[in-house]
Amino acid sequence: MAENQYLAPDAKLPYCRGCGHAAVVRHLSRALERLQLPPRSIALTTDIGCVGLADSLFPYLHTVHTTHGRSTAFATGMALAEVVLEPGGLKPVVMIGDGGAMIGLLHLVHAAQLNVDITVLLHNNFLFGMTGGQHSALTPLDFATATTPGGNWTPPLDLVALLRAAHAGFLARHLATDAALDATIAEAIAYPGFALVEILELCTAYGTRWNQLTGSKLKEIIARQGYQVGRLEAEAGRPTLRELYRRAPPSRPARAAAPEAEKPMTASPLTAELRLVVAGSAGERVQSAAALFCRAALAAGLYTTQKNDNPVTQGTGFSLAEICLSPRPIEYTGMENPDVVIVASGDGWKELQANGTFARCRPETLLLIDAELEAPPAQGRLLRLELRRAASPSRAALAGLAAWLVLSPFLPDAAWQAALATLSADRRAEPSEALRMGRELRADRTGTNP
Ligand SMILES: Cc1ncc(C[n+]2csc(CCOP(=O)(O)OP(=O)(O)O)c2C)c(N)n1
Ligand code: SF4
Repeated sequence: MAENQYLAPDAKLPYCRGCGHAAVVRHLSRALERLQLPPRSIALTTDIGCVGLADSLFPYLHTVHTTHGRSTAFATGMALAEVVLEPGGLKPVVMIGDGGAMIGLLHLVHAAQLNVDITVLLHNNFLFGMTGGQHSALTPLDFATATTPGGNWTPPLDLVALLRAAHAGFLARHLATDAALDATIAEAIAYPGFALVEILELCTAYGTRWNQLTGSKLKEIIARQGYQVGRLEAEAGRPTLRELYRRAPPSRPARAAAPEAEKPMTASPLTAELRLVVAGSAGERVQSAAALFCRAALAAGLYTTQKNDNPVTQGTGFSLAEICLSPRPIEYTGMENPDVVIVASGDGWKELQANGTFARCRPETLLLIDAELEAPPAQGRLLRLELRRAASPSRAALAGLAAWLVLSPFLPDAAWQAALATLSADRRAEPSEALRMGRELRADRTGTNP
């Protein structure tokens, strides 16, 4: 098979016989052939359900199988990354069912409002296929499903009309069996901005059986809803998010200043990858301390990643951040064996014990902990500092990072200055103070440890 093909010619379609989804994957493949786009310029973003079985059928496209209802949100994220980072030419194509569209309705509305460059193929078979034929918000009136066995009482949501109200620029509707569908899908993919093609089809396992659907019944149902088919009225010509972003109005000063500040301007002496965990209490600026640290690392020309964790309740319990720091691109962001663990509070201590971080420390790990906490059950070199008492609870995490950097000076002062410059002027004093205190804390203890 040549790499310029889309649907694998020997693909074994996994759907029930007669399922409309099979027709759609063939139309999509023909649409891509029409456009002759490089397969790797498409990110097929599939939702949960039978609709999401398409990934393996397109082996040369990028595929992302997402959670139920969220495929549009993932695609929007990719499109935003394309706009901001400009890596070049990745088009997300969403395959979503009517169930997923209902669950993730606002993602669709928001994507249309933003006018992000994505194409959504809405597979509307009027019910939840994979879970046994339950009705969705798009089920037509009188249509029998597992949860509306006597026929649906509530009128269906017209998603095309809803997205028109959300200012979508390209809208179309077809039956899965329409010969014109592949041309419409091609037009939608070529359209620069948000495009939705609603495809009306039948689930032969449930929809057809329970509604005695034969012959032209699908067309009758569609006519009863008053649905038009073909290319439909839409608000074409709106600027895309990309265009708006490029115009960069001067009313975005905080972000406008950042890229300059983030340009590597001072080299870091770091030569190998480092993994740090910073743990403390929710509301005590643990994650924002880590974010500032990562910005400083970027300013010093390093690669960095940050993964946060906290309980669902934002204001109580633990808060932690896992940071990777490297002179080279970071391809794996796991935290098997941390090099440095900074513990700023008892909440953080308990979480690191519970999530196994302490158990994964090695003899070389540096454990920099608040002086009031008991020694953790972890291998490693222990350094106790008066993080909370001397620097204050809300400065403890950043002070801990600054204290560690006195020991291991990987970030030059100019990098911190660049990171602080990305904050608005009224938010700089507090972290500046935390950094100063952290440096002094370490200076107070020089020679005692490790
Ligand atoms: C958040 C969430 N809720 C429910 C489910 C269970 N679930 C799996 S598939 C499915 C139905 C999918 O229906 P639809 O999106 O219309 O796709 P189809 O199967 O018809 O192609 C449901 C409810 C889930 N996986 N995730
Ligand atoms: S259950 Fe319905 S939607 Fe799923 S593959 Fe079978 S016919 Fe298609």
